[in-house]
Amino acid sequence: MSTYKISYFNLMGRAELSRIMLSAADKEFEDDRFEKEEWPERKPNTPCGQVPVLTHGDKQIPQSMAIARYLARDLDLYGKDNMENTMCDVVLECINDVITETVKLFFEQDETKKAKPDIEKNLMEVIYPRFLGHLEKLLDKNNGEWLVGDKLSVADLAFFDLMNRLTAKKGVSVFESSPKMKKHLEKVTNIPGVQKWLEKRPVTDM
Ligand SMILES: N[C@@H](CCC(=O)N[C@@H](CS)C(=O)NCC(=O)O)C(=O)O
Repeated sequence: MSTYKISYFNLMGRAELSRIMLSAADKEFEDDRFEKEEWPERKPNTPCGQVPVLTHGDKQIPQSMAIARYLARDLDLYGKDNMENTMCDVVLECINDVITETVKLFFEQDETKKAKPDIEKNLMEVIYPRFLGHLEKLLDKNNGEWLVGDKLSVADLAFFDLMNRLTAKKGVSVFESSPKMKKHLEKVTNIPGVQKWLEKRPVTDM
């Protein structure tokens, strides 16, 4: 039986979605974490000189989103046809857009810009409500059950990963515009494999 190994820094970062997917699918995996001092030695042994890397059997897969899509196909966490798979991809890209906007707040190097309330205001009043409103429409089309199709998919888990981290940093007020999506986060949080992961994952800041 081939095993899964996720190699990444000792952070949630770009590896967390894959870890959550494996846990939600109740798959054992090696959570191969390392500190940044070890990186120069490891870097030449990675396919793109970056992490995360998924090792499955004797194959190494780089690029977090390629890993997520590979796992989605492998673990039955994609849709049932091309259109549903594409809708999962749409949700992943929407999440990517939100992350791009959010990191401006958390990782802005220029302290004067970081303190600027307009980044925060834009996130809370424009970016998050627009994103949640878009996802709410998808949920409504599926009778409020799942973001895509009639079962749990990578779309729900990526939504969970983003919002679980956002609420940890900024509180549930990020859901002010969308109680429905707040409820959806609770539903995904309560999936046994997700719960198990939340209980056992190392506590890290990012
Ligand atoms: N597009 C890549 C970006 C990967 C990436 O930027 N990885 C960073 C850590 S988050 C890294 O490996 N940095 C060390 C380096 O580039 O030497 C992905 O999504 O996996």
